Amino acid sequence: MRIIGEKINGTRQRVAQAIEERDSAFIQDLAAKQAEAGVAWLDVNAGTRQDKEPDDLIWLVETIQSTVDVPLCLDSANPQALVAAIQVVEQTPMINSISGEPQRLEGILPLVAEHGCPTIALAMDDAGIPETCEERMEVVRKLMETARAHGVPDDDMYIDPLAMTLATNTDSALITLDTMHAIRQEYPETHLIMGLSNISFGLPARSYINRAFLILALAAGLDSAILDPLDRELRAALVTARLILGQDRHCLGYTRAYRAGLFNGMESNS
Ligand code: THG
Repeated sequence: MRIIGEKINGTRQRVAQAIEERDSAFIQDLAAKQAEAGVAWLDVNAGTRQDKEPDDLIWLVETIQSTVDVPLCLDSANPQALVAAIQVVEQTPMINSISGEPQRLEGILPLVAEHGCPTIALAMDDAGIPETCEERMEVVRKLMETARAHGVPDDDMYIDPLAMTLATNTDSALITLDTMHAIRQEYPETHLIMGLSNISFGLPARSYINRAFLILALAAGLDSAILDPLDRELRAALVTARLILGQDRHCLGYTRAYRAGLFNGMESNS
């Protein structure tokens, strides 16, 4: 299971402020804490200041790289910002993301192929996020066909079936899980990823929703996720679900996490 730390995201108000004020210490602290939690990549999203995005993203990349040596996941819909950031990364980054939108697909894929970047492909296109599993699969098929034509190995593709909030559609998680099953069938060599916290936008007690959904998604074949690595109960749920799903040989991950104190204070003995 590969975890991508979600916390350096300019759509979060406190992070937006740090970017605006060029507050390196705040960003570096978020980077260090997530690195310590053992993430495989740090998501880096400069947020919504369109014209400033390339500069903001470069500043974030340089600021983070000066404290931690975890590879970065460059999170932008803007090919120009991604191209700019790729020039300054010290380690091969994950690209977050391409989609069926032609300008994102054709603008980024050649770069991905050239640099051998692991790449997230969203199951959406110009028409937006499809409502049904079958329509999302049509987008995925087109994406995979194009990626293969550019010589990108299936193993570098991280397909994101997209998790939208349950607050606006209570079938949202079911559609995502169905799409995951379909991707697993048709493209067994690709990875399955999602932005976990999306599922609970606008609802109270979000971390419970995130936890339940993570467990169901793991059972559907999720092998990587953008999530809050500082949520200890979420990590405990993850370690436990992997044990139950036969993904933890000799229970090593579980027992190590237990010994490291991950479950401290969580057991009820009454
Ligand atoms: N797929 C892909 N990339 C993505 C997403 C996705 N990148 C962005 C997003 N979705 C995943 N990242 C986040 C980051 C933060 C939150 C949700 C998704 C979030 N934060 C809370 C907030 O801002 O209120 C709480 C954060 C806090 O303050 O700790 O919800 O789907 N490929």
